[in-house]
Amino acid sequence: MHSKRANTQLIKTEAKRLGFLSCGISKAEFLEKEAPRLESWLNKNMHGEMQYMENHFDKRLDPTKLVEDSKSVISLLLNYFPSETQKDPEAPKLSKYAFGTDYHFVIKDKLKNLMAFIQEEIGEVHGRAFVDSAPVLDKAWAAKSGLGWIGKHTNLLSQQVGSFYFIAELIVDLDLNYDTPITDHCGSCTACIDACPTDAIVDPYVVDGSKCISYFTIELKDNLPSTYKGKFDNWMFGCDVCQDVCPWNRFSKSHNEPLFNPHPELLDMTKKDWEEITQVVFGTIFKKSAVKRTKFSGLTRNIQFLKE
Ligand code: B12
Ligand code: SF4
Ligand code: SF4
Repeated sequence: MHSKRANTQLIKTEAKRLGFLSCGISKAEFLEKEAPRLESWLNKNMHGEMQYMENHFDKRLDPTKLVEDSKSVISLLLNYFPSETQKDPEAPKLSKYAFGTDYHFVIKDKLKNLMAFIQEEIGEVHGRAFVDSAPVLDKAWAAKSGLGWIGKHTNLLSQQVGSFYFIAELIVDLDLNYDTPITDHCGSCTACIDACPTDAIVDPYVVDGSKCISYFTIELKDNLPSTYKGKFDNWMFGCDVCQDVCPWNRFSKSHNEPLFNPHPELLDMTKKDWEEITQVVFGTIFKKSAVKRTKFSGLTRNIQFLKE
């Protein structure tokens, strides 16, 4: 039987070995500060048609309601910042996070390994692994655990590693040593708010999801609203503008996860190639990619919208 401190150290060291950028831990408890903010966001319909955001309100705010007997939330960051970007400056743009294999698969595997390690090294620990899709406020937990602060663009960021990473967590019934939040370093900067092509950052620290290019190009199933014509800044899947302009991302270092490397032809595709993309090419370059989420029809809808 190791001490709580030793267990905490073992987990953090293994997380690093598995390739996570960093690991921070919080007590599993009700997120008091987030509750009224989430409620107001939903009441103002800032989730648009993302109906899944309305589900499991109580569980989303309290991991002990999501995972029985849970004691700790172990937050993990995985870098996706690529070393190269699309070559044709005129090509419709693809968000950096979607270049390679769907992060859900990549992270799930790493989380499984970390959970197996905990069970081997520490003993009978129960818990569940989460990445993105579950009713968990990923950013709030990572911030509570000191991995960064939530910026005015509402992404988690830090002075050391910026914001181009995914967040995942293990929620476990093991007592551990807890980390503390770090200071917000946004200061008087408003670069992200000023640069957002659709004015989706409606207040500092508040994104109206229903106005975000990422929502339109990935989540919206209907036709794209004609009022937004010409406002997408050439993004065909997701949008990186608020992160690209953030001064703290000047220090981003490339990831070293081979599965996040794009298909060799993807970055070479020209504007014309994208406009003429076929179902076969789509299937090849986006095999196992998160872009599959919009399907061929969604991506071509987006490309068409940028063209007209
Ligand atoms: C729904 C969702 C979206 C929606 C809504 C965006 C949003 N900001 O929530 C859409 C589709 C638009 C979206 C877009 C993107 N997303 Co997204 N998304 C999610 C998801 C599934 C849930 C987020 C959530 O709970 N939102 C609910 C609202 C209420 O939360 P919030 O916007 O953070 O709001 C908080 C603040 O407004 C704050 N607040 C409110 N009022 C006030 C007032 C003050 C004074 C303060 C301080 C705070 C404050 O409290 C709210 C509650 O915590 C998470 C995964 C997860 N399970 O957490 C990924 C996630 C947030 N997305 C992620 C990413 C990468 C993106 C994109 C960058 C993708 C892209 N390149 O296109 C963009 C970025 C857009 C942006 N600027 O936020 C990552 C973020 C990683 C990081 N470094 O932070 C996550 C965590 C996925 C993951 N597991 O890695 N996303
Ligand atoms: S992702 Fe793009 S559209 Fe969405 S808030 Fe950031 S800059 Fe605005
Ligand atoms: S661009 Fe400026 S205001 Fe926006 S998150 Fe980065 S530091 Fe904060």
